[in-house]
Formats: sequence, C-alpha cells, structure tokens
Amino acid sequence: MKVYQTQDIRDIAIIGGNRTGKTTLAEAMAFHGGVISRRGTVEDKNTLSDYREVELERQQSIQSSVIYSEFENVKFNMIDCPGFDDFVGEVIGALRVADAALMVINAQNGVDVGAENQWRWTKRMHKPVMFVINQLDHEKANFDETLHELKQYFGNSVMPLQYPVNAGVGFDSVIDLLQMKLLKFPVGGGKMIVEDIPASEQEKAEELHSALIECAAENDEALMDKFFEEGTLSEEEMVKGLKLGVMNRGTFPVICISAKNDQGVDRMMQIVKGNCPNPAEALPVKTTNGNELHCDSTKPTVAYVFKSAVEQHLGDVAFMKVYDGEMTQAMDLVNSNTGTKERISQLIAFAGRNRETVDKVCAGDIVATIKLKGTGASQTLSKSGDVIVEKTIYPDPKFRTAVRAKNSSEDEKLGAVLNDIRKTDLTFLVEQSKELKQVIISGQGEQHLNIIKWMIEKLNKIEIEYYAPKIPYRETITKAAEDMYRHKKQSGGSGQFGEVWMMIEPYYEGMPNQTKYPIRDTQSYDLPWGGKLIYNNCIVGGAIDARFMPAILKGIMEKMEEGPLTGSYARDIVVNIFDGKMHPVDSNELAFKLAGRNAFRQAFKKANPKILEPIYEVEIFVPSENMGAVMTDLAGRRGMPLGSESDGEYQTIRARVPLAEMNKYSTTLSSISSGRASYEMHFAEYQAVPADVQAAVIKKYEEENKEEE
Ligand SMILES: Nc1nc2c(ncn2[C@@H]2O[C@H](COP(=O)(O)OP(=O)(O)O)[C@@H](O)[C@H]2O)c(=O)[nH]1
Ligand SMILES: [Mg+2]
Repeated sequence: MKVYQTQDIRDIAIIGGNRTGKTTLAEAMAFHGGVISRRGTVEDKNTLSDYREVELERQQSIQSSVIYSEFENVKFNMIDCPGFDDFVGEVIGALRVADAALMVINAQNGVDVGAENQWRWTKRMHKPVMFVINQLDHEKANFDETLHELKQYFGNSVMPLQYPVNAGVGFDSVIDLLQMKLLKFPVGGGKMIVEDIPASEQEKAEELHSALIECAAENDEALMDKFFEEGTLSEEEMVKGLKLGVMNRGTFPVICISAKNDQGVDRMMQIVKGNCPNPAEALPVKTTNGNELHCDSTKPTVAYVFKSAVEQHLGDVAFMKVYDGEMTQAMDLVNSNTGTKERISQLIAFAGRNRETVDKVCAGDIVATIKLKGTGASQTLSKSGDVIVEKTIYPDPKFRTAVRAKNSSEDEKLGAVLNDIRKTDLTFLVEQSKELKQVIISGQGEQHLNIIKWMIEKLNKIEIEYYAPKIPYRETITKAAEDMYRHKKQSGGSGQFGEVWMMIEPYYEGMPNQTKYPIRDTQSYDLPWGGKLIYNNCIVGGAIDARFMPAILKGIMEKMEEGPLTGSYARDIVVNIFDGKMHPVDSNELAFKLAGRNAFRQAFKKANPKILEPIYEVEIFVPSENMGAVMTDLAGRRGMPLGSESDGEYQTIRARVPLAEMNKYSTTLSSISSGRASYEMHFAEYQAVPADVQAAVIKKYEEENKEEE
C-alpha cells in the first residue's frame, strides 16, 4: 500500500443509531476505493465490518471496525461504530481518534436515540459532525421531516449541502447546493451524471444556495469581505468557509444518500475530502504534561492505542493513531505509560475482515499492529518513552450483576476470561469482591452484559449465570460509647489474660483529635474500603504495656473488616484505649487481640450504630415529555433530585440515588421513554440508610448467616 502524507488522510468515525445504515455505508465507501470489488450486504453476512461471530449471529455491529479506503488520492480511515447505546464505548474510542464524524440518519424515522446520545459525545469531545441522511430510496423516506428534526434537535447550524428531488422509491437525484447542479446517481453506484438544475427547482435551490454562501462567509473575514463586495462566492471559497465552520462545530452539513443502492456515496466522499479537516488541521490532542500534538511527521514517533481487540488468526491486535512522526515495520518503541519496550513486528491496514500489511505510515494515519507484549487501549507508544497522550474518558459502568460459573470448578478460569474482556472493553469492570464474596461485573446495560455472556459461553465454553449483586454497605457509629472486655482463660499450664477498656466516638472530617482522656499516642489510618480509623493510646500508669497496643488494634481491625451489624466494613471511628489490666504471666498478644475485638464489638453496638449505603450521582438525559414519569420513578427509588436543565428537546436531571435502588435502572428507564432516555452514574458518597431499610438489611443478614451455619 502506498504511503499517504498527513494532508491526504481523513480519519472519520461513522456513527448514528442502530440500523441507520452505517455498516452498509462503510461497505460502499470501501467499494469506491477499490478495497473490494463487490459490495457485501448485512443480510448476506458478507460485509467488511460485522464479521465477528456474535455480530453475524445478531446481524448487528457490536464492536467498531476500522476500514480504510482511497478516494481521489485521499486515504479514508473509517471507523464503523455500533449504534446501540450499550456499546457507546466503541463510539467514544472511535471519536477520540477521528477528526470528524459522519452521523448517519435514517430518512424513514429521522432523529433517533442513537443520534441523540452520540451527539452529546461529539459535543463533549469537540468533534465536527456531518449528517448523512440515508435510505432516501425507501418508500417511507421523508427528507423534509428529517431535516426539520435535525434542526430541532441540533440547532440552526444544521445546513443542507444537498436536497433530494425524488426521495422514495425511484430516488436518484439531488440538487447539490455547492455545485448548483442536479446530480443523478444510478442505482448500484455507476458514475454520477451532472445536469443543470431544472426550472422547477431553480427558486428553491437559489434560496438555499444563498443561505449556504452566507453560512460559509461567516467563518472567515476575507470571505465575508468578498461576499459583501461581489454578493457571491465561488464553490472553492464556499468549501473553504464551510470547512472552517465544520471544524469549529459552527456548521453541520447535511448530505443525501442511499447506502444500499450506492447512490450519492462518491459525491459524499468528495464533500468529506473537501470539508473535513486532515489530521494536522484538526484540534490537537493533549499530552499529560500539557503539550499538544499536531500530527507532524518530522517529529519523533508518538502513537496512541485507541482500541485493542482479539481477532481470529491474529490474536491481540492494537489499533493506533500516529500522532507524531512516522511508524515503520520493525520499529522499536516504548510504552510511555509503563516503560515496557515494544517492537512493531508488523503494520497492518485493516479493512474490517480484509487486511493488508504496510511498511510505513505517516502522522495522522490509523494502523494496527500485533504481538505487543503489554500495551493496551488508552496507552501511548513513543520513541522517547516520555510522551503520554491523555487517556480517553469512558462513562462509568452502570449495570451491575454478580456472576459465577455454573460449575464452580470453572470459577478461576472465568476470572481470567473476565479480566481479558476488561482489557479490550474499557466500559466494562470486573471486581472480585472479598467483602461481598461475589464476583461483580458491570457494564453499560443489560444488552452489553448479555453479549458478554454470549461470548463467554460460546467462545470460552464456560457456562455462567448472573445473579443478584449484593450492596457494599458500610457500618459506623453515631454517638460515643464505652465498654470493656476481659479475656481470661485458665486451662492446664499457662493461661491467657487481657483486659481492655475503650471509648469509641464517631469520626468526621476535620474534627479535632481530643477526648476526655489524655492522648499519649495517636495513629490515623485511611481504611482501604474508605473512611478512617483513629487509634488513640490514652493509657495512664502503665495499665497496659505499649507492646500490646498493636495486638489490640489488630483485634479492632478484624471487627472493622467484618462489622458487628451486617459483616460489612466499618468506618469513621475514633477508638480511645484508656484502661486495662495485665497479668504478669498470662498476658500475651492473642489475649489482648481478643479483648480488643470484643470490647470494640460491644462498644460499637452501644454507640447507636448505623448502616451506610453507597449513593450515586445520576445524570439522566430525558425527552421533556417523559420528565414527569422519570421524576416519579426516581422518587420511588429514594432519589434526591439535585436539579434539572433543559437542552433543546431534552432535560438533564441530576439526582442522588442509593445504589441499592438502581438495579436494572437502564431497563426501566428505557421502557418509560421508549428507549430515548439515557443516563450516566458515578459514586458520590456513603450515607446512612433510613431506619426501616436498616432493620430490613440486618434481618436479611442474620437470616442468611443462620442458613450458612
Ligand atoms: N432501503 C435501504 N435500506 C438500507 C440502506 N442502508 C442500509 N439499509 C438496510 O438497513 C439495515 C441496517 O443496515 P446496517 O448497515 O447494518 O445499519 P447499521 O446498524 O447502522 O450498521 C439493513 O437491512 C440494510 O440493508 C439504504 O440506503 N436503503
Ligand atoms: Mg453496523
């Protein structure tokens, strides 16, 4: 494959809702580049992307596919993304390295959930967007309504560059407002025919053309001056102005196609070539030390791995964007995040299931390699070893479940498989919870976890089951209490003796460390499960030797690890050891450990103990019309609304909700809003549960533990 210079590369994410035609479009684009000689179809299961077993079975994209193509001497690196919201991580990974997104909209049903959700990501990540209205050949295609919705949802900067004259069955012509010509697209992708605009369309075309000229001029002062002087701009000038608008998200062009019939795709590629930035023109990426990389091939090599995947016949594949310098076969690089040396054994250009080896790529290009020793997604490879590209930020997982192998002898193998999945899917989390004695996995939604189950059962041949995940409660106290415990044992020869008196108090951030007892020594521990333990030695007159203090602490820690109420971790407690007794012969560490543990347990129960639960901050994006229903549902989940904001047709609701009430929330939210709402959540803090919940949790714990005995 030839080596493409930075200015001859376009890195494009193909995004949009489910079944809008992204995969079909990528196929047509690859066909125009001669990458394939025949276009496959999703129905025939022979497209370049969607080649993985799970995708073939479900006839749906699950992972993104990288596909190159060439058109008019420009290399297109397309990343065909899944449309379903549960796989948004693939979209985020693709957008990260793309310099523009083609958002595919189905002309039959206009703006859909996928478009709405993904739009938010393009906005957060400052990525240019072009809308591609697809399926114009369909009998139910409605261009005007679709365009109207695009403006309604995404604002008046949505600008048609074309409009169809005969959408629906028999579609073959658009008015191109840049060229001011009628373009005829033969079904099946033959050469487009350029004709004059018919009289019947003249007036409408002129009007839209003028609007487009004004829009182009607004982005550049020189163009604006020229526009004022001459009242018009040439096609070339318009493209220049529009490109600036596209790059700063001031203009969102609209293009018309039928991907299935390969109509308008070649013209679309011309427009993308002209109106989308090349990698050096696009916004630079930042490095962790605040520098920016502008895709300069003359600099030392820096490449960012945006995706890692396991591919049949190849094994682990790392997909990279070269952000500086060149990358060549057999090059030695360093993983800047870990310091590991890596050799680029092979450079591979991916066209989905088709691959070609390449010798060299320039800055801005997207390429894959195999057999890296220890470099995964979101890591940087560099020549110098000291440049780290900022990590991609993925949404926190929000759908939790506990998982186990049906055959418990396979639990260990399952653990390894889950960790491997985590390496290729950064929106998925695995936690072997010692505390809950469960393996908890979390992902973006029910579908996401269903697919993971499918892969584990089918590809790894381990039968698994999902079951209810426990909640990581915490325990703490709310008032001071004192108690003592004497551990005394006389059996045969030497006995055991230890007596400990303690006063415990609630700890809170910023409290002064003082008690009614004089503190001789104090230690502060940040507990691994969050919160603090302050351990004060207030012993006077040598009632307990200092050498027994660590043993007493050990006893307390044991009880904090398995709290007195429900066996959950205890936190935020000040323990003051203020008296005790020793025996000249029988006192030893074990005796003091047990005395400390039991004194703590007893004092804890007197100190008005409370169960704390994890509270999450939840951000919900919901169509205004469903706002009421969502709020009612939240109230039923003990949710605390924090506020809401409106953004176009949508409301953003922020609320604090206990994790215990968020079980299967995505499924409920989806049914309330017909799939249009979505949400994100992240941990906020621990908070005391209401009394009735506390009683229920304790009762459940006691019952469960009785069963186990
Ligand atoms: N009529 C019509 N159907 C299309 C067109 N593009 C895609 N489709 C069909 O829409 C369905 C979904 O297409 P696919 O490319 O898998 O969509 P994706 O989920 O966005 O990747 C398939 O049945 C395609 O054949 C089009 O331009 N016209
Ligand atoms: Mg697809």
